[in-house]
Amino acid sequence: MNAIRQRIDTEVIPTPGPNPKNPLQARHLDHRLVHDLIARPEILGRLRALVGNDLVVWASYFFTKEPGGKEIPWHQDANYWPIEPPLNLSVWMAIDEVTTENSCVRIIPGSHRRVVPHVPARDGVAFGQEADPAYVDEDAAVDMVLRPGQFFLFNERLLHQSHRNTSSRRRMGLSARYIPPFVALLDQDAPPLFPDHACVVVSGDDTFGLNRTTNPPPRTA
Ligand SMILES: O=C(O)CCC(=O)C(=O)O
Repeated sequence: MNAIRQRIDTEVIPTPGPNPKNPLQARHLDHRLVHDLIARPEILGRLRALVGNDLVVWASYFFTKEPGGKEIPWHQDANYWPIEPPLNLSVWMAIDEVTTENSCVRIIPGSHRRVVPHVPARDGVAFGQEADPAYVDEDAAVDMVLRPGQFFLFNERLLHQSHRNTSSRRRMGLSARYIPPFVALLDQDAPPLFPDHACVVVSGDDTFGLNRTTNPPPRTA
């Protein structure tokens, strides 16, 4: 992971990606290194066990928090996403060493069992909407402390958040979003996606053809 992190820092993040407005987004589409990270057999095997052989990646993001980086409030991803039906599995993989001090992701086990209303977020946090605090049991939160390369899986409804980064160390994680091919993206050209966005099949086949797809980047990239 040290070698991979170095390449991410020198070859990936400093160069423009498929969304010219955000070099942290969707780099699995233009860098084989990132594609191969999100298509690791350790990840795909677990995802296949949960939802079957056919898996399409529709998004990825380097969640990078420099020292002082903002709190990400409690939320369920499905609240923000244009996918139908709302069924998604996410992977969050540590690129840096991720501890409570540099703002690891925190989750509430079991919170995926109900849809939680979202309300306008407090000032100073990273998102515009957050889960209604009346539905968040902070005492049940679990810190996802991870060594570089370790990852956890969660679905579109799991409540999760991360505190402000109060340490002097960066915290970088790579999240990737996987759907079975019967899940449709409602607008692939609009935020949170971008013009000419495409999905990549990482396991099995796209037997439905509902979304625009592309090939993985070549092995030299
Ligand atoms: O990286 C974080 O702190 C939050 C990540 C997140 O919200 C996600 O991966 O859905």
